[in-house]
Amino acid sequence: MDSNEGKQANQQSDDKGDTGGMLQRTDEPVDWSRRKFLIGTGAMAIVGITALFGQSLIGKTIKAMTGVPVSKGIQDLYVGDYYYLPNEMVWRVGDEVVVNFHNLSPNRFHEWMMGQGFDLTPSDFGDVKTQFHKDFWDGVQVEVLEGHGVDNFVTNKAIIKSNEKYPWLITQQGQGNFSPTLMPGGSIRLKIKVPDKPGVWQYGCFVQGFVHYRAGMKGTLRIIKS
Ligand SMILES: [Cu+2]
Repeated sequence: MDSNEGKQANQQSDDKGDTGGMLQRTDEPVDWSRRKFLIGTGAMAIVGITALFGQSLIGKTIKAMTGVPVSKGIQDLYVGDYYYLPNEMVWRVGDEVVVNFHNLSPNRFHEWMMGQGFDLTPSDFGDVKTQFHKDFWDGVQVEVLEGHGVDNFVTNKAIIKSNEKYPWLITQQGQGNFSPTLMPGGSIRLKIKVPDKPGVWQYGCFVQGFVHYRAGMKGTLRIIKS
């Protein structure tokens, strides 16, 4: 797969510089994810676009507008200190998406919240963002497929389905935004049907107040109509 990708990437002469840069990264999962999400940097993105919506006008339009392909099926979402990869995603209403959420950090806990606006808490140092004001996951059906190294999972108003009892703490409605928090190296796999909530949503990590968010742990999810 790698050599095949390499051949195809080499045919994209415009992309050589970027692809070369990516390949110098030592962390494989990050490298793979970045290549998949940075449009035009490798064959992975081209194959993905063709497979997912080669004939789709809306797909082409969105790609032209944002440079980000519409994802369905498996969507890898990596976190580290202090970033999300990808930090831009596009999902389409009604599509099924399986999010593989991984924490690549060797020593820090990270979470994934998603919503719009912020709840602000006044402090001596100014207002602190504590969570999103509007939680994307309200009323959304979420199936937990598997997980390990999950510190806690706030479900809030999501409708959770899980075939197994998991050992981590599940915090119920009223205790903050929907957010899985992963230990270093942890991961969780969630299956959802993209809800009818078109628009632009933000995601972020608010661990340690909003220090992580401020340090760059944020991203944008665009939901497009089907
Ligand atoms: Cu974090």
